[in-house]
Amino acid sequence: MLAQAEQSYKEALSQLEGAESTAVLEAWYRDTLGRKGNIYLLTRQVGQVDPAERPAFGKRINEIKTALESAYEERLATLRTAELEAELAGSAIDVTLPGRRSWHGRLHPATQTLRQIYRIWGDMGFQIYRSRDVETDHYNFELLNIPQHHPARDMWDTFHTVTPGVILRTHTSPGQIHAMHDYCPEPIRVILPGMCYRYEQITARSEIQFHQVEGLAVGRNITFTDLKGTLTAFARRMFGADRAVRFRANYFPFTEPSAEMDVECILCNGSGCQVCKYSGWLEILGCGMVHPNVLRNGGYDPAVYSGFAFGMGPERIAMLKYGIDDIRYFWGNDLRFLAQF
Ligand code: FA5
Repeated sequence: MLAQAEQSYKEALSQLEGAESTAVLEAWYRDTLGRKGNIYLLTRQVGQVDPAERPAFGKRINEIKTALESAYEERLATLRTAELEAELAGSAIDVTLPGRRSWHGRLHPATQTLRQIYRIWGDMGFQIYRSRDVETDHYNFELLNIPQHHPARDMWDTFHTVTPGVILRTHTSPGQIHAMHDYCPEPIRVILPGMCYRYEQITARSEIQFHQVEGLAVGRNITFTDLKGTLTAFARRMFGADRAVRFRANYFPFTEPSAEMDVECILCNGSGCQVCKYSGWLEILGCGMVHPNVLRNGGYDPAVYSGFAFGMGPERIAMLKYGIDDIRYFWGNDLRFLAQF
């Protein structure tokens, strides 16, 4: 039996040295040291050996088993390294090939414009105040001095929800009331950015979903001059120090007097072009002195307090700044458009 063990050991060693791949080596292990392997089976037969030879056989078969185990580990490590090296050599990287450009995400032009607007108003001491997109008719219209059935409601085509009286806000102006309720009786200087929704025909200039940035200043002795000076300072920083601005009388139910502000056309510098419809001016926002009824609805006594408010559309401003001729690009998710900003 001992002679058989020595013979099997010799054969196993020479097969091990001949194994040229990890797959062959694994098969060798199965046949030699695995549960049905010849050396393993010999270790199980110690009991059948003549008792006089048993200790010597037991000792030797264990030595053989241990020697084969470590020879196997060594061979496995060698073969694995060789196989890895061969694999790497086969898939070598050609460092002379020109690299592929990796694409980086960037901020959406509407977000970039919004952030520029925040910076300018932040520098002027205005804080950001957020209010909700889903509003009640009460806040979106009534508290802004637009009662039920008032013809001015036609200015804002509305998305209604299935809950009566709950709508998607058509403008950021209801945030004025929320801010007044929060701040009253303290003075207010806030901008209110957010998404607005209107049930309108989508055109090159009008989307059904767009941003607005509302502004509200409330305090004692705030005048129309403050409104003009502050908005002019904003426009100069946004569009350039030499850019002329003008105010035109307008109507909004929640401001009195009301106005719209134009900047000198950015594309033709006021000489007249297709974009400004040959007027030389581009409208950028609506504004006015907060209506006494609205101040009252916000909790402020209009005999003591006054204020101004304004509302601008960042997408429209971005269109003017970058010469974008169609607002639909903003939601088109076309990388050829987005990558330009
Ligand atoms: C308003 O919504 C008023 N709430 C603004 C206001 C606030 C006036 C405070 C006075 C005091 P208007 O409907 O004009 O006004 O919208 C304001 C701005 O939102 C517009 O100048 C325009 O830049 C943008 N805007 C309006 N409708 C759309 C639209 N469909 N798509 C993209 N931008 C729009």
